[in-house]
Amino acid sequence: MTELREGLVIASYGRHYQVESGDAQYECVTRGRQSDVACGDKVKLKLTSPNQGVIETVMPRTSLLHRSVAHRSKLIAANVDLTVIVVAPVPSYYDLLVNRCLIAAEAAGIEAVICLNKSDLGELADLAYQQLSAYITLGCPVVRVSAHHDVTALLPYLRGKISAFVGQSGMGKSSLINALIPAADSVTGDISVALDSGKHTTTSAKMYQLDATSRLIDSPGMQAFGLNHVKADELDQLFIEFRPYIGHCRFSNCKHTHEPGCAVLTAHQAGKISDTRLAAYQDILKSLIGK
Ligand SMILES: Nc1nc2c(ncn2[C@@H]2O[C@H](COP(=O)(O)OP(=O)(O)OP(=O)(O)O)[C@@H](O)[C@H]2O)c(=O)[nH]1
Ligand SMILES: [Mg+2]
Ligand SMILES: [Zn+2]
Repeated sequence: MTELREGLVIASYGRHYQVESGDAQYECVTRGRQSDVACGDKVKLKLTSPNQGVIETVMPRTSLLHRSVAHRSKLIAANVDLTVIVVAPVPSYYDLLVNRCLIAAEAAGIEAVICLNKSDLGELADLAYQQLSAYITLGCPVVRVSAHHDVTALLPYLRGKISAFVGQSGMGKSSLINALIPAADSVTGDISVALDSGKHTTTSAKMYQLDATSRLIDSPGMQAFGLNHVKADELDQLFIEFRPYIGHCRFSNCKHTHEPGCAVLTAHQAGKISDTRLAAYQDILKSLIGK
């Protein structure tokens, strides 16, 4: 019987995984129908040939970033320290998706930064930056970079961490990773100007090494970020600026949608909670209650 060796999942292609162990890499599958393995997982594998193996065990995770697609959970990456939410002025980014990414990171206990890419696009980039500045007041840094010109502003956030780059297709996640790690050679693609969208170039999560202590994970662009794994009655806590008001509503089971004496709605009317965030909260809540 061959002994088990420890490895790190550096790419996940459907039910196939690339696992790094020591100086070598192995193409791996899981035992049976188990498929809850994510890029970034630490695993134990058994070799079945000089370059192939079977994942026998997934080690306990420090964090797991995932989203729901229909009623299934889709793992994005495991053991992540930082979520880099990549947005750009072109194609247009959706605030609602940014908020869903932020809530997913908050639910998973992972730090987040918003990275505004394509800041070489002049006025459009300036406008996007102004709109994003609201997130800074929520304690989420907004970093302006251009994958085509200069990405150094992002580096201090990445050092010593495992960072997952997430966001809509065409925002430049793979371009940023290539700018940070030229050897990464992650495939990048065009955008469709007519559809104002990316073309879903990246199709699997893949991890790259920035330096001895830092790794970056590229992930496929997403159009929606399902949050079915979040409990409806815990959602308000994930909106950090709501927290001072929670527990002060007239009804203890207040959902903060229309109830009289709602402290969250009162705070919104007083300008303490933005329209965008209240709308994001209500949109997510609706999707959770309706499921
Ligand atoms: N002007 C400008 N264009 C950029 C920049 N970064 C990326 N792009 C362009 O944006 C397009 C999409 O880039 P990708 O890196 O493939 O985007 P992605 O987010 O990885 O997209 P998916 O893999 O589909 O999720 C490409 O045409 C890039 O050349 C930038 O800083 N400035
Ligand atoms: Mg990509
Ligand atoms: Zn309320």
